[in-house]
Amino acid sequence: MSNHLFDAIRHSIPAEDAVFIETGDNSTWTYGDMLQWSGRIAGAIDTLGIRPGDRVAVQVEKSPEALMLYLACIRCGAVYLPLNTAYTLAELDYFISDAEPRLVVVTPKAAEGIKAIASKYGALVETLDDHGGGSLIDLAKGEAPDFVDATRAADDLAAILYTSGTTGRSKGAMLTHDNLLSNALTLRDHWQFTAKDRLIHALPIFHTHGLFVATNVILTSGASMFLLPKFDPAEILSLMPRATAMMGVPTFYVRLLQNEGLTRDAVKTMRLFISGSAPLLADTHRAFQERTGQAILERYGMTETNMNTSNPYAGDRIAGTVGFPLPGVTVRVTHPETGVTLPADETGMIEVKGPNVFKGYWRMPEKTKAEFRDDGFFITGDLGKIDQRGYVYIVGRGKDLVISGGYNIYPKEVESEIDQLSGVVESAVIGVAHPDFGEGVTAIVVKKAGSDLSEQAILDALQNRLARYKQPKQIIFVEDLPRNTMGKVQKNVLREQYGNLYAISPNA
Ligand code: MCA
Ligand code: AMP
Repeated sequence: MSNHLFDAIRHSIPAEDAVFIETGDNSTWTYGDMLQWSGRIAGAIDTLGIRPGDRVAVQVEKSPEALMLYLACIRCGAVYLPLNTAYTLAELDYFISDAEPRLVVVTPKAAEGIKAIASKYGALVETLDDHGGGSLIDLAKGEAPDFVDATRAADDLAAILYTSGTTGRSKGAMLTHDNLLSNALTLRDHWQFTAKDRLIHALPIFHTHGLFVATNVILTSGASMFLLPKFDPAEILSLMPRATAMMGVPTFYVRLLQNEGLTRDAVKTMRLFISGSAPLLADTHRAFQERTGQAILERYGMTETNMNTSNPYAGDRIAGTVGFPLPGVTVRVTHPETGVTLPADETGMIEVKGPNVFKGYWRMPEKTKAEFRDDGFFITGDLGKIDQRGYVYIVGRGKDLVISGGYNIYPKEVESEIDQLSGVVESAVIGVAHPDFGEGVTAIVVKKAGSDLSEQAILDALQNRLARYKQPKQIIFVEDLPRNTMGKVQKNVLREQYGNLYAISPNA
């Protein structure tokens, strides 16, 4: 009887009274508290009739209790399905219809809206608020703390994370217990995390970065973390003297650099700054090193694969590269059409294989098949090269994707919403260099003759349809979209034409 992921977490606990979480308002959770509360919540989920393999969808604010709910699902064998708090009801309807969760946990204020959706698909609804209260916690209080973990093997599902689809709707990436555990142990060792570390955790916990990379590395090292509800540079700088490491998206580093409090002295207890989820500009890397004396360590991953590559802990952390394949992970660069492996320094499709790579897309066997080669390599959709020394560079995307502040937006989804509006002939959504978010979602729209549709009217129409971060930062009206001889919209022409829209400053 064993629970593949949670057994490893148990074995990493340094002592029951060791600190696991400190919150911004100074409350502390020990590892003993973690065991007790994840156990009670697992008991509550079990009492509700949720069985191993059932999905539990969760859209709640970040809190220690929200992390306990994740661990409770792992312990009782449920498949954890976290959802971005920015998703609208229209977006949630799709996720719930596709994943068919037995239980949906939401904030009390969202409960009414969700109940209408959940009842269509026969799901139960419980609540969790951002102060550790709610109906799920009330149920958990009545449960014993010493829950007996469900048996889960390495290949059993631990989580489904939805990742935006290049065509049509999002796909659910199925992640197994061993996908998560193997990657956490590899990263722990590679980045030399120990029980002495204290991580600044200001990322959201509904994506791979904040949920798995940050949390599972801390749990498997027996370390502790400052769990902060959101990224606030002033708060982070005030906590830094008591911390040893931080993980963030490039926007974190851009914003920290705008703060005069970021100095060599401010970071003197910090041994590691990690960046990922989006390209870190070489300028940001350089400016950070000049200001603090520390080289940001950039790594590369995906929802489907967890982490694939990392710059070295000891050794050159080169700006503009994502480092070497992690131990146990194989990375190759292939010709996008033929699939033939390319020599060093040639640009092609990045493909990866290893225990980190997901099991497939939820209920989409054809899409799964299409994204794997016959020899088991996963086709990432990222274009890159590997140099003579083995450093991996991401040089572009073979997929039509915008990454804004570390969140992925598939243009197709935004275009479909805009194209449905009366007065619109067609639209093209592109990512344009943005000083804060890296890329800004930008819509180029062709109106019907005589239509008086305004930018504001389009934004208003998108308000309840798309999460805020997917909504265009600017909408530009044009007569026609540029097309090639095949009739395909030339987004590269648009990207070039509007490249200076958000006027990047030299140090951004
Ligand atoms: C907030 N807004 C955004 C974004 N975030 N718009 C575009 N892109 C965004 N990322 C909107 C807000 O709704 C608001 O709209 C306005 O922009 C300004 O909000 P602000 O207060 O500046 O935002 P914030 O709350 O400070 O958030 C910015 C952020 C946040 C800290 C960069 O987006 C964030 O934490 N991003 C991390 C995402 C992440 O964890 N990604 C990992 C995915 P208005 O004012 O108009 O209402 S996992 C992954 O990618 C792979 C696996 C990997 O390799 O890690
Ligand atoms: P997601 O679908 O949210 O998992 O995002 C994964 C995508 O983010 C990858 O396929 C890359 O395009 C991008 N990404 C992640 N880390 C990096 C990085 N360090 N540099 C450039 N792109 C990155």
